[in-house]
Amino acid sequence: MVEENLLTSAVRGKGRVAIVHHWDADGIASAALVIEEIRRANPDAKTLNRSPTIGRWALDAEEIDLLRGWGTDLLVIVDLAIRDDDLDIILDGLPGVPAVMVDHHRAEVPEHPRLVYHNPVAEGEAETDFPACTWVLRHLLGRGMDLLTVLGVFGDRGRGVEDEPVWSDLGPWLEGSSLTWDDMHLLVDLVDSSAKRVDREDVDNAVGLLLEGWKEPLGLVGLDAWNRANDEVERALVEQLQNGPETEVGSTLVKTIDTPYLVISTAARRLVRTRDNPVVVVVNMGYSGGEVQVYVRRTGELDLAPMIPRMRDRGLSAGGKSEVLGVIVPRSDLEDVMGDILGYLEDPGAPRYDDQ
Ligand SMILES: [Mn+2]
Repeated sequence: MVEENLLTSAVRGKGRVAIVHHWDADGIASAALVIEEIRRANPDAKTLNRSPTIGRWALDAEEIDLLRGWGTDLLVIVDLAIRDDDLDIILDGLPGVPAVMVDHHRAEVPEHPRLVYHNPVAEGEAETDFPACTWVLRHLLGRGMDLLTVLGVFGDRGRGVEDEPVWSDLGPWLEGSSLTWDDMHLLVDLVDSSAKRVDREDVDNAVGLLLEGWKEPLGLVGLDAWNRANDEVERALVEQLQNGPETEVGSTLVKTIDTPYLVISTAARRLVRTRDNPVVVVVNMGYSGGEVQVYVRRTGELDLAPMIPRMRDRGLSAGGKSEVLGVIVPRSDLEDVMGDILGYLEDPGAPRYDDQ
């Protein structure tokens, strides 16, 4: 007998499954994969997919109320490394509802009596073997390579993906697909364009568009609404990269932008690719009224992951991986937090200020 995957088991007998997912291409494709699996395993189940407020790795009271009010009897969380206390708040707000979490971010394995957690990276596997949540789901669900299972990898790994171990699988797949290398990256940008315009509703709708269209990828690449949105984002990004002030601290490039669009990670990725600096820090002053977004991306070996708990110890919302770090910082703390980050980049082994 073929062993049943944990998602199929969890969805049995459930009528209303809510899927909470990251707002980027990996999270949107992961939600689509979960919904396809639910439709296969339990065709009677209704599904609802929601991204958190874009930029927040948590749900607020209103978002939790919505899931409870909808009658959620199973919660699936994908591609979101939610902090333990924020996860407790969500589960407390959905009394008796079981949850399944599938992820690939480096994290401590969360413990909760109603939670089934699947994250090979948290369980000790190499990040390079599980470079995206869609890739974790591919293994979990026993799917082959298809547009949905590879999309997250192209999204999370960007154009550097061809230098990574996973390329030995993806390269031949792309070769045999109807898409070119540029089409594939354009599709990632298109799927990401909703979150970059901070349009949560469009993020949620993107899951449906992918589900409907993924078997005809060229149709997706040509979708008018996505292309218009992406052009708008691209114009804003180029303008910020050209005009935003920048400084160098040691070998680190610090770039300041000021935009309501969520383009900080793309800005960092583009700067790291086009400049010689091994580390790029982008600061977006236009993130929200009282808060600034800080994003770090590095090439090379420096491990940024220790910065995540370090930022969270300050009470900040922070997430990332070994090569990226994202933090939301109150304006009044910016100088202090930047000092801490730049200090770590200069000497990762130095004792922290509060350790002294
Ligand atoms: Mn991801």
